[in-house]
Amino acid sequence: MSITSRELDGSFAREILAVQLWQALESAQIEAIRAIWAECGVIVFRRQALSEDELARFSAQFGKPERIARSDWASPNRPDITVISNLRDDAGKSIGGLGQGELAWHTDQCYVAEPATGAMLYALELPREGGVTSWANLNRAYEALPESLRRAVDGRIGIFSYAKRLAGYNAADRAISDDIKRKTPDVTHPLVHTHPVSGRKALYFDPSTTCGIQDMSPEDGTALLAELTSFCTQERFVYRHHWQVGDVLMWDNGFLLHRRDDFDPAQRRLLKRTTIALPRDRHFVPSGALAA
Ligand SMILES: O=C(O)CCC(=O)C(=O)O
Repeated sequence: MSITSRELDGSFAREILAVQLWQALESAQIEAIRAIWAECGVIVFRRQALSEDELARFSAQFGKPERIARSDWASPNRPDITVISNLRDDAGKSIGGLGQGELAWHTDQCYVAEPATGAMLYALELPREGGVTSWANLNRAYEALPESLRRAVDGRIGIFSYAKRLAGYNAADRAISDDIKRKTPDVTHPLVHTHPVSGRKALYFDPSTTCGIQDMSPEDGTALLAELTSFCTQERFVYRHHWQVGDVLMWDNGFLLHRRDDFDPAQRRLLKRTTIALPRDRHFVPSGALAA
């Protein structure tokens, strides 16, 4: 059966119709989804009902599964599944991370030198309102940059700091073990990278994590990052996802930022996330290094 998809809200995101992710898909269907993903960056599947094993199996068809540094947010059953939730276990301990409040614009894994850039979120429990998640397309934004901003970023290297990311988290998510600290030293990535197939360019930076730009004063670096953030997050580059229970949304962190709106902390919210190393020969994959 061929894959059919449709545009979402006139944005770059697409919904894929009439597939059941708990069933084995044909290799031609996976190939078709890969091609759509590499191009559009955000794919939504509605009305799914998946076990953790089924979610992990579906994800692994697109790249190598990754265990992220935040092992404290992992599912007790599968270390490659991250739990995004405000729920607590019987002992009152949080069952995951990033459970509450607004999350500022960021891109996952950019605080490591070789980020696994593919991600999927599967929605299991949702608040009645709020908690909308938005994605901003840094390929479209780069192509629309005014000449002066394009000249300011081309050839530049950003410095990425997990410590900066943590400062924006609530107290529970901010507390990390020595082991996680050791795994998250500052790293660098070029602020602009090129798609291996189309040759198109995208920005790669993270307003919550990029703490400076090499060979620029802190003031100039901060001002340039602020200008980029406000340019790239204009409505014309953004898709806003209103979650429904059963949604699986996959996105490419190589050229997208995302953020989440606030929601009522008294209401339950539970999503499960996988992280996948996307292949460099068909996706924007940043090439980083440890910071000096
Ligand atoms: O909870 C959400 O909707 C988004 C979570 C998120 O930002 C992440 O998993 O990186």
